[in-house]
Amino acid sequence: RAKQGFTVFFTGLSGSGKSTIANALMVKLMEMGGRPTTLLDGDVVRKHLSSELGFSKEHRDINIRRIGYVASEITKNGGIAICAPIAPYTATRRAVREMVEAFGAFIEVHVATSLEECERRDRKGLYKLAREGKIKEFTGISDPYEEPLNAELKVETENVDVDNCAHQVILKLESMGLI
Ligand code: GGZ
Repeated sequence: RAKQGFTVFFTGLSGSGKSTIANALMVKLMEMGGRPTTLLDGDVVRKHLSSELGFSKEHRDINIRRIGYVASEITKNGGIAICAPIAPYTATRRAVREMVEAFGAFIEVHVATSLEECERRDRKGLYKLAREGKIKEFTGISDPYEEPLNAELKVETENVDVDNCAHQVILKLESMGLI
């Protein structure tokens, strides 16, 4: 019998490692047999699906609901969706969960890199700009991030490498009978 579709939904601060782990997960899933897998990365979605949106709560919610809708369609059709937006609001993450769970499994993965570590890394220089007030409504600095309390998995990136984080997701999917 064909396996059911599912969505892996990463959430975490800018620079927490969501995209990197999502990409590593994508590679592992491809290696395991190549079920159709779609990566909905934050910046790619914002370029192609949400280009008119900014970072107010309203716009972030619209962005996340769009991602959720696409993920739910993929899940409905038996595919795998991997999403990697910040998704700072608990209620919006729950709404997306409900959309997806109508058709398949939803695995929320909290990439729990601390604000201190994200800001220390500052890979894109955005935290510095946010501190200087040159970027408004920046998550963690001048905008909220509501920590997930009921994620299926929480991964630690400060002492654990990317490959290990992606492997933890694989193990979770296996334990749930999804792969
Ligand atoms: C947060 C911002 C902001 C503000 C631009 N706040 O590290 P990045 O650069 O590549 O990822 C961040 C991305 C966040 O977009 P999302 O679609 O994931 O956000 S949400 O889920 O809240 O809709 C960051 C960049 O956009 N960026 N301005 N003010 N991140």
